[in-house]
Amino acid sequence: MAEVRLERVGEVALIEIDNPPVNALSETVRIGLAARIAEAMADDAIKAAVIACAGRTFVAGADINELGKPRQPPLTVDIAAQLDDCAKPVVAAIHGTALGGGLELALACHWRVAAPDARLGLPEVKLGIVPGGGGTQRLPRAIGVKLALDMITGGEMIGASAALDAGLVDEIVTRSDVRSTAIALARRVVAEKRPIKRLRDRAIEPVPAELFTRARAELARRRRGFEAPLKAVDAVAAAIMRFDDGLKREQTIFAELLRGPQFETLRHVFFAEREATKAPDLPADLKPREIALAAVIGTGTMGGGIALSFADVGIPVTLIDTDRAALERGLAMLRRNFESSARRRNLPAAELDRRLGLIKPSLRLVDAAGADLVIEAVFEELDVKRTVFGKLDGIAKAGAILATNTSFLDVDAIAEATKRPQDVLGLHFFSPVHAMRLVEVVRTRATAPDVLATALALMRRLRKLPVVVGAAPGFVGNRMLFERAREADRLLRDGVSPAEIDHAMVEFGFPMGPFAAADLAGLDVSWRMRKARGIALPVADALCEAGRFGQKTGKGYYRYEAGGREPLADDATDRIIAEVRARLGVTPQSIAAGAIVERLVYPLINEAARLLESGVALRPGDIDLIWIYGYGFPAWRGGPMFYADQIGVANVRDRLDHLARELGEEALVPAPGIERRVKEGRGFYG
Ligand code: 3H9
Repeated sequence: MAEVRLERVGEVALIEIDNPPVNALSETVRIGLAARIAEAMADDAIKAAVIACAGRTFVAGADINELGKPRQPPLTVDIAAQLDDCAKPVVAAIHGTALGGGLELALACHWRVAAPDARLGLPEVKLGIVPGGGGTQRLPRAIGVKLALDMITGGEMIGASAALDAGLVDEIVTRSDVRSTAIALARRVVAEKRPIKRLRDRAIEPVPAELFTRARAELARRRRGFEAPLKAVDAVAAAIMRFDDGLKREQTIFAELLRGPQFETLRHVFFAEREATKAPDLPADLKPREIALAAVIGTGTMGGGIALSFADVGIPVTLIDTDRAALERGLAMLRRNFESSARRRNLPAAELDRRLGLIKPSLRLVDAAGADLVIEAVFEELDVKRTVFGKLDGIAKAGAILATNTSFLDVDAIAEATKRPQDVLGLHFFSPVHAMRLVEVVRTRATAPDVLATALALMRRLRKLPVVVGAAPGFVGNRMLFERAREADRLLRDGVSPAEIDHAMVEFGFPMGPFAAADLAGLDVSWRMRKARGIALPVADALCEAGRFGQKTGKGYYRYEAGGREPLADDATDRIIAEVRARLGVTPQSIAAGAIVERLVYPLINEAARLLESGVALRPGDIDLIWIYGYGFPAWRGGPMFYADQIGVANVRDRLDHLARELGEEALVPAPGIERRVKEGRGFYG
C-alpha cells in the first residue's frame, strides 16, 4: 500500500515515499507527498526537509498504469512548483534509479545527494512522450542545454559520478549514508543560512540555434517516424524562454503526445518487456543456481563480447581458445572494445583494469572445470559444436550449466552430445554484444526449469533482455529473418534495386535496410547454412559465388571504399542481378515502396503466427521484442504483431493470400493462426 511518511529528525523533516516496487508517483503518492511537504513548511519547529524513498530505488517515474488516463491534481508539475515555493531548503536523497517524474522531483528539490551506484535519467521518449514534470526546463538549467538535449532525446540514464561531474547532483556518498548525508547537508544549509538554489531561477547559458537544427536533422534521419525525440528537441529549445513560458510549452507537448498513438504503442512495448522476463510455466519460488564463475569458449567477436558482459557486472570469467594466435587476437580486440566503451561511459582507468582483470585467458578446455556456467561461442557448425559439448561433458563440474551461443543450429542436437541435456540451453546473444540488449534464451525439450530460471536471472544481471524461445532451427528471430530474406531476394529478381528496397524499409522506420544489414553481418554464414539445407536464394547465392561476402570483403550487395562503411551502389551487383533475371526468364518491373514494405513485412507476420502456433514463441509480445531489439523493427510501430493488429489481421490475410497466388509461394499462404484470428474477429492481442 502506497504511503508517504514524515519523520522528524531534530529540525529536519525526513519525508519518505514508500510505494513498492519502484516508488512510482501514483495519485496516492502525489497527494501524500504534497501534504507532507505542506506539513513540513507549516511547522515552525522544522527548518528543512529531505525527500527519500523506501525500498530498492528512488522514484522511478510517473505510474505508467495511470499515464494517459484522466489525472487528478496535484500533478508532478504542481509538486515541483510547490517545492519552488518552499521557503525552507529541501534535499533529495537518491539511491537506485531516479527516472522520469522521479528525476523531475529531485530537480525541483534545492540540493541533490546520490548513492555511488545511483542512475539518473529522463527516459520518457522511450514511452513516446516527453518529460511532463518540468524536466525539459530544469535539466538544461542544471547541466547545460547540450547535455540535457542528449539525455532527453536519447532517454538514457547516466551514473552518479557523471551526474556529479555534470552538476546534476551535489554530493555522492556511500549507499547507507545517503539519508544521513542529505540530513547533514540540510542542517549545514540552515546553519550557514545558504540561499535556496532553485533551478527555475537559474539563467540558462546561451546556445546557437543550430544546435537544435542539427539535433532535429540527426533524429529525423536516425529515428525516422518516431515523434517523441523530435518533440523533445522542441521542449528543450523552449527552455531558452522565461521559465513559465517554457514550462507551458512543455506541458502542451506532453499532453499532445500522451493522446497520440505512439505512446499507446510504446507502453505496450514497456509491459511486453516486463512480461518477457517471466516464463509463464516456471514456479515463482524456483531457486536459480548460483553463478559465481563463468567460462566462455571461443574468442571471436561473440565470445569476447560475452566475456566482457560478465566482467562488466563483476562476474569472473575464464576465456578459452585452444588456438594461441586466436586467443591473443581475441584478447587484443576485447581490450580495444572495452576501452572505447569505458570512455563512452566515463569509467575510470582503475575500474577498467579491475574489470578486465576478471577475465582469465586460457588455452585449455579443462580450465572450464570450475565454472558454474560455460558458454560455447565457437564456429557455427553443428559437428564442431557437438564435439565441444562432448568434451565439456567430461570436464564441467556437476550442476554446471552448458550454454551454446548458436544463432541457428538445433540446440536439442547439441544437448544430445552430452549425458546431461537437462543442463543445456541456448543463449543467442546478438552482435555487437555490448550494444544489443536482446538474448534469445533457447529452451530444449530437456532443459531443467531451474536452468531456465537461472539463465533468465543471469541475463537480467547482465542488463540484457532475455526472451524465452523454443529450440526450432533459427528460433524466432532468424526464422522470421529468413522469410524476409527470401522475399527480398525475390524483389531483386522482380526488378527492384537493393538501394530502392533498403530505402523503402528505412522510410518504414528500420535503422537500416535488409541489404545494408546483410552486408554488415556478412553473407557467407547464411550462404553456408542454406547450402547445408539445400535452400536457394538466387541473387544472394550468385553474390557469394562471386566472393562478395559484404563489408568484410569490401563488396556485397553494395561496394565499400577501403575502410569505409557507407554502402555505395555497384554496377557489378546490377550485372549479377541482371544475369540471374535472364537465367530465370524474369522481366523486370517497377514496384512501389508501399508494396515493397508489404512484401517484406507481411511474411514476418505470417511466420510469427506459425511460431506462436507451434509454441516456439510463447507470446506475441516476445516476438515484438525480438524484432524491435534484435532486428531494428521500429519500436514506435510496436513490433510485427502489434503492427499486424493495427493494420487488421484480415487485411494482412487478404494481402498474403494474393501474394501467395501471384508469386506461387507456398510460404506466403496465410498461416492457420492468422485464418483463425480473422474468423474469430480478433488480433494477436485479443
Ligand atoms: C514519467 O515519469 C512521465 C513524467 O515525466 C510525467 C510527469 C510525472 N510505473 O523493470 P522491472 C514496475 S514516465 C509503474 O522488472 P528492474 C514494472 O512493471 C515514466 N510500474 O525492474 C514491474 O512490475 P511487475 C518514466 C512500474 O529492477 C516492476 O515495477 N520512468 C514503473 O529491472 C519492476 O520493474 C520510466 O520509464 C512505473 N514507472 O528495473 C521507468 N516502473 O513486477 C521505467 C517499473 O508487476 N522503469 N514498474 O512486472 C524502468 O526503467 C525499470 O522498471 C527500473 C527497474 C529501472 C525502474
